[in-house]
Amino acid sequence: MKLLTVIVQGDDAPFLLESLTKRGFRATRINTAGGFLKKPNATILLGLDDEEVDDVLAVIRTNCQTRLEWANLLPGGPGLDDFLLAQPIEVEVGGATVFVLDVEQFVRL
Ligand code: 2BA
Repeated sequence: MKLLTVIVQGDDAPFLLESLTKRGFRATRINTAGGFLKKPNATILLGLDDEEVDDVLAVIRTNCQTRLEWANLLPGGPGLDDFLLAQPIEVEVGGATVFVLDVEQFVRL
């Protein structure tokens, strides 16, 4: 058995969850935020049989888009000069970041 930890953009999460649950997969959504952009995103946990992993990855690919976002890199100081020196950079935010973990034991009580 595997545990998929899937980080997706907030806008994609409702469509992804609907597609997954329609296909009979069980999922848990946690509202999270990216450490770099600090924008809301969603972390979705799925417990799966090994042979289901590829099907779920295909559903994720269909529902999650790559987007370009602007991030302001601040020099680090607190002053107005530091604010004015902020460098906007463009970053590509992935369709999804997926960690696939082996599950030692799964129990439903
Ligand atoms: P954020 O941390 O907000 O990162 C958003 C995007 O900013 C990243 O997209 C990447 O393109 C860029 N980025 C992140 N850290 C950077 C850095 N130190 N320097 C330059 N650019 C940077 P993705 O890689 O697609 O990541 C999307 C979100 O997935 C991340 O949001 C974070 O919440 C999560 N994530 C990605 N990799 C992770 C990892 N190794 N561990 C935990 N969470 C991860």
